[in-house]
Amino acid sequence: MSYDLTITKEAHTENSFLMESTHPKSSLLDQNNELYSNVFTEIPPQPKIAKPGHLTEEQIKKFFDEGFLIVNDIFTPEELQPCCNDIEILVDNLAQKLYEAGKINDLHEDCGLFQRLTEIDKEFSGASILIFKSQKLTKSFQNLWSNERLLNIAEQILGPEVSGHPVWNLRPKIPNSKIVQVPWHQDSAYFDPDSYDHMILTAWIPFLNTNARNGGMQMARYGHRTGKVAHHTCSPGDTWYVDLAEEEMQKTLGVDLERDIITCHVPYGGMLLFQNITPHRSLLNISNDVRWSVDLRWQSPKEKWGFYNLQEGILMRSEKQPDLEPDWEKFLSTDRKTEWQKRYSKKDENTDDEFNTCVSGPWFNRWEIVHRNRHIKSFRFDNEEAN
Ligand SMILES: O=C(O)CCC(=O)C(=O)O
Ligand SMILES: [Fe+2]
Repeated sequence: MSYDLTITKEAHTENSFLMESTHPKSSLLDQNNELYSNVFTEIPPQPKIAKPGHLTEEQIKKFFDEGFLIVNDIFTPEELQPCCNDIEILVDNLAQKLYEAGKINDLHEDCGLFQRLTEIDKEFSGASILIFKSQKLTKSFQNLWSNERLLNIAEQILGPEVSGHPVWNLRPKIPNSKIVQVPWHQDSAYFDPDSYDHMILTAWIPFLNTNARNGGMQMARYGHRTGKVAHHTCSPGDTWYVDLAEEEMQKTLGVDLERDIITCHVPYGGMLLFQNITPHRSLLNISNDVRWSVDLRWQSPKEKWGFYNLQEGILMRSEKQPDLEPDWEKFLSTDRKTEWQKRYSKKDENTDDEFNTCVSGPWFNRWEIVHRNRHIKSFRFDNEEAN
């Protein structure tokens, strides 16, 4: 493989083919007031050799210019089907467990991928949270994450060294549930500040056509341009999410709420690419189907992981190792969700109970708590005793 140049933060500025833009170029000051080149808006040197899946120059420009990109056609149905099958198994396992524990009276085996969890959740409220908490990265999801075309694209955005980032999520967005309606945020607000100075690329991949009715995604175009992470609060309603107020998005990130909120219609077989500082949210699912999706991330292994030292990433591409196989065994030897529940949950909150539907995350330590709900009450803050 050959690249024009070794990619360093400095090289980003000096050597990239610069975009023409009406928006001012910005730079990022980190916590120590160190100046970084703008890694979020400047295109790094592109691979010299064309590879399968590569985005066009225009698509790459759009991604760095707007902070996100919809790619309509990246997977065949055959490539996604194994993931759909594994999701069905995951739901079936949960149904069996709930049934054996007497928490549901029907296994709802006659329902398919897009209906069954809704029926289970009607009987045991929070079943969708249990799926979210217990997700396992099966072989089909490993294959999806390290898909050759995806890694070819990741190289265009991140350079020749590409690692999977420890944060990934399988999301079961059941109809009419606010619990799975994710409010405005920048992903770096969930990570720690070590994530602020570099690009973390997300591919959000739905398992059905998504739109404004079935809980699709909205992006705040150009919201990445200042390079800043704005003030977030915790946690709206009965959720564990961070929340970025629209006024704050306007004031600190310069988002034009009238013009730049884009509803993303991402089809089955497509994906939505975005950055760790691009503001986004998902809409309420008012359809009759569960909106299943997975979000997968990558960054350069030269950067810090920015996730509270809970887990490291997994190397997927390296210029020096053309035959590299990701070391899944090592990566999967840590389960970050189990780790963080252990580290941050109060001992008296039945956190080991497999049917506990509280989710507490290290981000509660970082942002102003404006609403103390059961998730926050189950969290052990840094300044609190172990039990
Ligand atoms: O899938 C959703 O509803 C939210 C996804 C999200 O915020 C993310 O992938 O970072
Ligand atoms: Fe997000």
